[in-house]
Formats: sequence, C-alpha cells, structure tokens
Amino acid sequence: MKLDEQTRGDFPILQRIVSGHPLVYFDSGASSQKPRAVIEAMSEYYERSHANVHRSIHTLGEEATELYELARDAVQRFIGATSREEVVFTRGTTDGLGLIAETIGRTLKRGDEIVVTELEHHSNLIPWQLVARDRGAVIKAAPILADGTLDLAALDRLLTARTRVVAFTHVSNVLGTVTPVVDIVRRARSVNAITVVDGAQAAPHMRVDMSALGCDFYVFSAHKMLGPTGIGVMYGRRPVLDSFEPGRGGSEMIKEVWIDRAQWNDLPWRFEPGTPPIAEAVGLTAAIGYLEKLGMDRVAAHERALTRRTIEGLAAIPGVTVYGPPLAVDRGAVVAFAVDGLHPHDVAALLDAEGIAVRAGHHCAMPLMRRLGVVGTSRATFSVFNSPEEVSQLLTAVAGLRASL
Ligand code: C6P
Repeated sequence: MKLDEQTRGDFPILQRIVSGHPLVYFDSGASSQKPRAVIEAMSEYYERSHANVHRSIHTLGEEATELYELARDAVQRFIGATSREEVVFTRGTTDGLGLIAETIGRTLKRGDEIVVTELEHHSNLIPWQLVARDRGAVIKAAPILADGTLDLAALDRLLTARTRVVAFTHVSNVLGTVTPVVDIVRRARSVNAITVVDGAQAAPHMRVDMSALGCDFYVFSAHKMLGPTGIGVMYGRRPVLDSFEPGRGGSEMIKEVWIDRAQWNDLPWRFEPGTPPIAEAVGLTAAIGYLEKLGMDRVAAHERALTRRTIEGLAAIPGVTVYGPPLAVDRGAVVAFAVDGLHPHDVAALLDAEGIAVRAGHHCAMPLMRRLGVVGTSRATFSVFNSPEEVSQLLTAVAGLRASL
C-alpha cells in the first residue's frame, strides 16, 4: 500500500474542509499535523499519569518520570546516539540552538570566529549574533553556489585556527539543499572547531544517525515530525557535553546547592532546568513509534517522489520558477517557487481559496532571500500523509493562477 493511503486515516485534521475543499496540507515544514496515536498518548498521560518528574516518589510521580525518560530512550534509538545521556530535551530547535550558543558563547574570546552558511534559518544565526556581540567574536558565512548547494571550497577558505564553531543546517528549509554533514564535520575538526547541526528539516524526513554523522551537536523539533509543539531535542556528543558548564540553571539540574555555588547534576539533566515538557515527551515517543513503524527509509522515498513530481510539474509551467538544487542532487521535502506576476503571499492566499495550504514569505531566512534576490517565495513542504494526487491538484491550481493573469 502507498504510504499516504496507509497513513491518511490516522490524521483527524485531514477531514477538515477549507474554503469548501478538502484540506491539502503542504506546510509540514512549518509544523506537521499529528496522528491520532500522538494526540491520544498525550490525553491518556494527562488523564492517568500526570505529575512532575524527578521529584516525587508517589505513584504518579514515578509513572510520569518513567514516561518522560522513556522518551529519551526512544530519541536515542531514533537518532543512533551512543548513550541516553547525550539526549537533552529542549523546547524546540530555536531553544536548543540558543542553549548551545549561550553555553559555547561563554568560552569565546575576542576575535574567535563562528562559521555559518548562507542557508541558515534565523534560529541558527541570531543566537550566534548575540554571543558574538557580547564576546567580540566574528561571524562568517560560507556561500552557496548558483545551484543552491554549499560552496565547500569557500567554506574551506573560511576555516582557520581562529574558527571555534561551525554551525550549519542539515537541510535548508527553503531550497531543500542537503548539506554533506560528514564532510563538513571532518573539515571543521581539522581546525578543532565544534560542529552544530540544525536538523529541524532533516530528522522528520530521513534516517539520521549520530554515530555516522559524527557532529558535536544536532538539534530538532518534535512538532515538525508528527509530534507536539513545545519539545525538541539537543543531541550532544558525550565528551563535548561533559566539558561544558550548563548555560541555564535552576530546579533539578543540580546535586547540591549552597548560597554562592552549586554542584551540577549528571548528564543529561544538567542541561534541563525547570519542569520539562512531560506530556510533550510522551507525544514525541508516540510520534517516533509511528515513524519507526512506517520506516524512515520508506518515509524518505515517499517524500522524495512527491518532491520530484512537484519540481518537474512546476518547472513545466511557463512563468514559474523553482528554487534549489537540481533533481539529480539529493533534496529535502521542500519546494520553494515563484509565480511571475504574483507576490508569494498572493499565491498562498489564492491557493488557500482552493483548500491548499502552502507557506509564503522569507521563511525566516532573510540572508538567503537576499542571496536569491527575492523578497520571499511560496513553498510547499511534504509529509507522510501527502499524496501524488494532491501534488497534481497543486500543479493544476498553480497553472490556473498563471493562466488567469
Ligand atoms: N522553520 C519553516 O516554516 P522551531 O520554530 O524552533 O521549531 O524551529 C526553528 C527552525 C530552525 N531551523 C530550521 C532549518 C527550520 O526550518 C526551523 C523552522 C519553519 O521553515 C518555521 S520558520
């Protein structure tokens, strides 16, 4: 059975009628929809087991703690981390990148260099700008080539003995470019830089394996991978996490506290101050279970086929521009496009009138927009429940927009 036929009935929201049409949801890159398994796991948790975690020895406290820590095991398995201590829960990708930047930031000195890329989402730029401003560090960006792939030769020229951090996206949320993580990590390591990978658009769509990628940090959000909002993952390689002081403090991230000092808790709790997102962790476990049952290789193949069909179809419509690497190059489940004569927001509004949800705008990647010479784009992003027939609907609708001009 095709993946969309197998999964569609699991997503209650897909019953919605929008603008008089059955919903076609092509905005999973912003936030995916949730299968019933996730919604029910969270309701059941609140109905049966809710209490705070790591604090209370009563039955509910123990149950909640067990469920929360089971999520860590699920994530460890899902991303191939060597140990559960390497999995730290955050509020999402932005929160994880902020935590990393603040933590590394404390060790930066004037003139130290942070290398990013032109592909970055603001969440992997602004935290570095904040610490660079405070510490007198310098930010440099590796450019992209005309085809939307990263210019690795230029990246090499940016790496120096002063480079302390190389922070880059695994998959661009605009161009769908897949960066060669292993290769970049090897280059960064040759100058002893710490590698930080933004996996927000990768982890939901392909098998990611920390032991194979070899990066120091990898972050992503649950809400883009069929899970709930409010929780994300910061993977940190054990020796690197061990070497860092916590960036934020309070609550259960300590072993012993005096008025003027404290002894930190063990990993991973040292990096999890405050009451964590417990129900969200339960939802994340369910989302991971759901994806694992489908199989990430099957998910990737399904979404790759949708992406290919969309790119080929849009490129064949006169007056439509598709951005990003050619199909021959590996791409994420993202297609950004422009329709001549229409502002991206108008494209999104007109498609919405036909029940088709796409995102339009700068996609929180303004430097990339500037590089492309556009104010924004329209963008379709895919998930397990999308079908080739929905792609055909999008293509017909976009062709209709052009024809009506
Ligand atoms: N991109 C999009 O529509 P949060 O919001 O913290 O879960 O994720 C931030 C983020 C970080 N990196 C990348 C590559 C991303 O794509 C995102 C989120 C959404 O493209 C919302 S702007």
